Amino acid sequence: MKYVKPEVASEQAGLRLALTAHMPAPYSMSARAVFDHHRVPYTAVEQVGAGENEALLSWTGHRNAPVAVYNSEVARVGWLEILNLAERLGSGASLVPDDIDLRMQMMGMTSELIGENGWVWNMRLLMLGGGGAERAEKEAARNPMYKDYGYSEDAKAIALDKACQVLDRFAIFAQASKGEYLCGDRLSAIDIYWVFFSNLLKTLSHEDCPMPAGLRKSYEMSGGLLGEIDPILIAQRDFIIKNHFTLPMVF
Ligand SMILES: N[C@@H](CCC(=O)N[C@@H](CS)C(=O)NCC(=O)O)C(=O)O
Repeated sequence: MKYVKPEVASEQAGLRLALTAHMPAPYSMSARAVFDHHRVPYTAVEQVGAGENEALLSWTGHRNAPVAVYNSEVARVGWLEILNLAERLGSGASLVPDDIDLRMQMMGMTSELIGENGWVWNMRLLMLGGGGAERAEKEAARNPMYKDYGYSEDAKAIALDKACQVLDRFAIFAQASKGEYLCGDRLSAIDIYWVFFSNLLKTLSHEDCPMPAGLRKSYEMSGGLLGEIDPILIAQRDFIIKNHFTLPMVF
């Protein structure tokens, strides 16, 4: 994919989407996928994972990714505000269920899975602390992610329990959908998110999703911490990929 620098993108109009470049970063991939689904064109803007990203920060007020900026509107960074922007600007079938119960289920479950302090937030604390306390302390001095995502030894100590609690509920949810669409009988946003975030649970092969060796190791380590997982979680991901995605993933 072609990325432009934030300094250049800030001078442009239309939709600019800052993405953690050249890797299958799940928040960034998810944001791309919802805009792609709705056929909204965008300029991909480079965010450097774990970097200071000064130009992005001074333009948007955010160091990390994704950041979606449409014309002179406010920068959007949360999964729900990005989804709402894609729904508003784009065309095609909505990724939000019409049925109120399904909609509430999708919003609640997505928030638990990928929202602040949810499943992936806790998995990330485990990955950041994977090398032990001493290493984490050293890394934190040069990697802003430790501070930005609330890393501490205390937070890490309870992260696995918190993550498992969400994943257990999510497996029940996936069971109810029989491993197909999670909310009703058509694709919704949570199906898309799970394709990318499930890489932390069971990483796609190098052929389907090439990624830097260090990132693969970190994902595989995180998946290993969760022990036996319900196979429905991966069957569901595979069903969505087969019906809605083209592999290999590109970034
Ligand atoms: N803003 C998002 C969270 C985005 C996020 O966690 N981004 C991470 C994805 S791992 C990121 O940019 N990491 C690289 C970095 O912080 O430099 C939200 O509120 O839901």
